[in-house]
Amino acid sequence: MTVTLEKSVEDFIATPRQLFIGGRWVHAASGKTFATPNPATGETLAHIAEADAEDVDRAVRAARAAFDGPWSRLTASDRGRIIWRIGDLIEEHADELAQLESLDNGKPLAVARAADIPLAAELFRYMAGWATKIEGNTIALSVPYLPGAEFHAYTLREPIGVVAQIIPWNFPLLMAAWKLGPALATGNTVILKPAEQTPLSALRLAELMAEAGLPDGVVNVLPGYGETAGAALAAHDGVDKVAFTGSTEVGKLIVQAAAGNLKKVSLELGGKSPNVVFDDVDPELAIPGAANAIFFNHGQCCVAGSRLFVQESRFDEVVEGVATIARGIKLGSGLDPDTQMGPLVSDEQLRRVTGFLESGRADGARTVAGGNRHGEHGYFVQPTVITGTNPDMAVVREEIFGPVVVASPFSTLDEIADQANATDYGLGAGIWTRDVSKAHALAKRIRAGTVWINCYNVFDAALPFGGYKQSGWGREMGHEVLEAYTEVKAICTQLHI
Ligand code: TXE
Repeated sequence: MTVTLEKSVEDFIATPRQLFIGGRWVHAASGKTFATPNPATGETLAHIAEADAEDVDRAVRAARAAFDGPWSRLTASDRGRIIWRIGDLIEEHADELAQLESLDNGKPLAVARAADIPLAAELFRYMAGWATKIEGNTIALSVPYLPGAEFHAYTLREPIGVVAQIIPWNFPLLMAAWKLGPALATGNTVILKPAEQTPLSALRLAELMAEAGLPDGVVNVLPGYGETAGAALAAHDGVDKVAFTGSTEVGKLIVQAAAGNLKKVSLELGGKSPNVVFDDVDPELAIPGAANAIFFNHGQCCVAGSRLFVQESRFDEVVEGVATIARGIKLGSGLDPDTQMGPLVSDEQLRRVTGFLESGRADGARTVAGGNRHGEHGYFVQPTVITGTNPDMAVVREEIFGPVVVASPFSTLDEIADQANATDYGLGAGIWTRDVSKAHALAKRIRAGTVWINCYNVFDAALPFGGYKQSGWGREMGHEVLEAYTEVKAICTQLHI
């Protein structure tokens, strides 16, 4: 059984989609298109114009014209009103957007409807409020070589300019919101490149943004491939900043490409997040908590709690509890209301994740639940729990980005602090205990941008998010993100009186 698609969704996917440049829908300069598949079946869902370097040039020109023109002339209040309206329109079209997201990405419709879409709407509303609150400071000067001189010195926070934003496929609309909201609140213009696997909701968002009153060229949307459109954006001399979410490997390529004109760079990259369960914990809380930490969004979360550490005396109980949940998860199409976990996003991800499952087995690890592909059609993988690992195994070191958790026992707080940090990444972490002292002592020692205590995967537009170490540069959300989208200008006047 599947839900009936809204008429607007059927129409949207039946019509070949174009690029959104300068407020107009246009064909790719090359005339090329690509197909986006339905991950639950592997069949083609829709056809999309494929942007490349020439389209990037056009979009950069449109974004620059909007930055120099209508967008800069709007008051901050008017800017905030438009951004707020984008949030309202997302909410008004929540059912339609959730269906598009579920079709394109594979996630259960109920999850898209309860999490992705409302979080995206709230992100725009939160950022709308910041538009009128971007402030500088006044600064007292005491210049040693100008005794007695008086000054009036202050700072202005100004937009960086034309920003390229390259986003992944795991939360397509939400990642677009995380990127667009702060860029617009601070007065930048944008070229957004959605992931080639999931371009649909960003294209629908472009329509809603125009309806909200965003001037032409302020946001341009270029679906296309990373190696072509993405690389051209990262290298383009007319782009002042690139913001990227994706793999650490591509993050490094972005940094190299950005070096040409030394554009500003912010990065939100991979993770291998530790989730630590102490033995004083309430199992009713920690077991479903640990399962949710890894299985939410099919493990396709940069913060997935993919390394589960359980204090020795509770190890068997917690691991068996998580494995029981894993075995009971119902896999199916995101549009089936009974589905608890949908397919992975693509054939490539299916091969990647099952490759890790094979490498774990070959290295001698033990599979306690799952461990294989599910079914023969679509890109489904069984929720999997692995034990008996050692720190050198690929399943322990590398980001799998699927519903696969490796579990190991630990004995002391010192030991677990070291193990939690034994990774190149530093994005998220979880701690489960009734002891507040232990929780905060460990939270302080973990080198990660987010630490959840007695919860996991809690996101809010007001909570900054980002990575230590190779998990990224800068923060998204919260007021911290405003720094990533503004330049600071110091203005100093000598008062000759
Ligand atoms: O990511 P890519 P992929 C991790 C996760 C996953 C792995 C591979 O481990 O298994 O990455 O996924 C664009 N220049 N994450 O291959 O390639 C691409 O078009 C400019 C973690 O899908 O990094 C897409 O829009 N752009 C993650 C975006 O980068 C390029 C989310 C992400 O794709 C490019 C996704 C290039 N040379 C994957 N090459 C997270 N942090 O949440 C690709 N892109």
